Amino acid sequence: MARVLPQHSMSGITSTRYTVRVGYSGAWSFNQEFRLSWRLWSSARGVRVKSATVEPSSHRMARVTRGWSLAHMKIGITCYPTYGGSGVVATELGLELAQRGHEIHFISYAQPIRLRGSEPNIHYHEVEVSRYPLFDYPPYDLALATRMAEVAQLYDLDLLHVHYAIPHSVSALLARQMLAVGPRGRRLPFVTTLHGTDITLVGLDRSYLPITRYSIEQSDGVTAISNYLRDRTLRVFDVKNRIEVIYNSVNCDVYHRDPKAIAPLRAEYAPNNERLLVHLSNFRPVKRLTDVIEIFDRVHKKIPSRLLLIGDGPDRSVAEWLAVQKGIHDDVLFLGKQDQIQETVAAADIMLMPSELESFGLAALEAMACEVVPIATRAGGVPEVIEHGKSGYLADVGDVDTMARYALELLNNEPQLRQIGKQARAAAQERFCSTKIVKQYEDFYRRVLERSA
Ligand code: GMT
Repeated sequence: MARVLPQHSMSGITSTRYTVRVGYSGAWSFNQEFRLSWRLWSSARGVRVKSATVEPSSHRMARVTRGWSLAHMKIGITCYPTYGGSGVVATELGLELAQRGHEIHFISYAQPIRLRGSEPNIHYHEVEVSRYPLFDYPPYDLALATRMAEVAQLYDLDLLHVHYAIPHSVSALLARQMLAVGPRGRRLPFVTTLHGTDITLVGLDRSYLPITRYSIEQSDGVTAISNYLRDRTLRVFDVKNRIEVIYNSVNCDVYHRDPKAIAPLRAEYAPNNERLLVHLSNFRPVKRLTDVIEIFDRVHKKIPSRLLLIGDGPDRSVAEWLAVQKGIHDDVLFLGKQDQIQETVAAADIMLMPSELESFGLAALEAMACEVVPIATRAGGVPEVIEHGKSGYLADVGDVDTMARYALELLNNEPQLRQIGKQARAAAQERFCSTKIVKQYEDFYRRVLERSA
């Protein structure tokens, strides 16, 4: 058996040394970052390895016969940093990983919205895109690739994890190729996480499809956020590599229903004790914002209530117009884009998510963690998140009458509303809690590193 014995604390950075004692001779392979010195011991029975000292150029891991034995990795994360579920997922993952001791480097054109900028183990590297007059379309993907390679070199990253295939996985592929022919000739593996519209909408555009498929196939590891998205990617893109499903997650300590925290918000948004419905999205057509207004209108006719709309986007004005037409505009509150949404969501009774398609539906999961009952469409991966009648309610796309009926039944039955809310939180904790999901990513990274060594 082989054993790795740290001579100093595992948390030491560059000075940590590991003594490897082996009782047999075996196949040894080491990441090229490590310097290995052998002490051979020979006897009449032949030459045996008595001990070996591994000096990592950084502190993270020594590979000894099998498995990565020490797990503090340096990970570069790229995502869309502004508004959208994929950026939120990437940022929350980075924060969780950092808390577990990994060194996280965000590489993007802006600081991800849910970062405050002072978190330990988190670094942010901005990608500058030059605006030379010749460039009608500034080449962000090239600037990103260059920055990825620079950061990987400078901070000795173990891997890159890109969220959303287009263009991030193409940039990561370029960065990997640049480093491979660089002075150290190192291989930098990259993991691509598919989120949904990178496959269902953008990737199906003929002009993007071949390069999206290529960059997925070239990835050292690919994950999808639901079985639905994995199956659809395999079917439509016909990619040959394995896609692992790792569900989105929610931090159940941050997302929860705290009566003290929500009291002032309820007083503000529901001064006459109205019921509160909430919707959270980027107001793109796929979210069917006008269905949100239609459902709310039906509820509002029967029960004093108000609708909180968090986010912004192209369909805002049509929704405003519809609310005015229906005479409910005063009770529809457009709150705009918000960085921290947990308290506002938790202040509501019901979340409406009548999307045309959701590969997962992170907003519904965040509501569930806050004991807010989601009423959503049976679209894409949503049934993997919401169990109809247990942790929320599902209806067909466009069936605003049924969704309004579910909302009215719940709002007229307080015990039922609270019971489903509690079940929704229990489901979020049991299946999607970030502490569980982050471990799945760690294991996945290790397997990718092992394969790429
Ligand atoms: O839904 C969007 O328009 C945004 C998009 C994104 O890139 O953030 O959302 C996708 O990723 C989220 C996080 O993984 C998922 O929760 C959403 O379901 C998914 N959206 C779609 O599939 C339409």
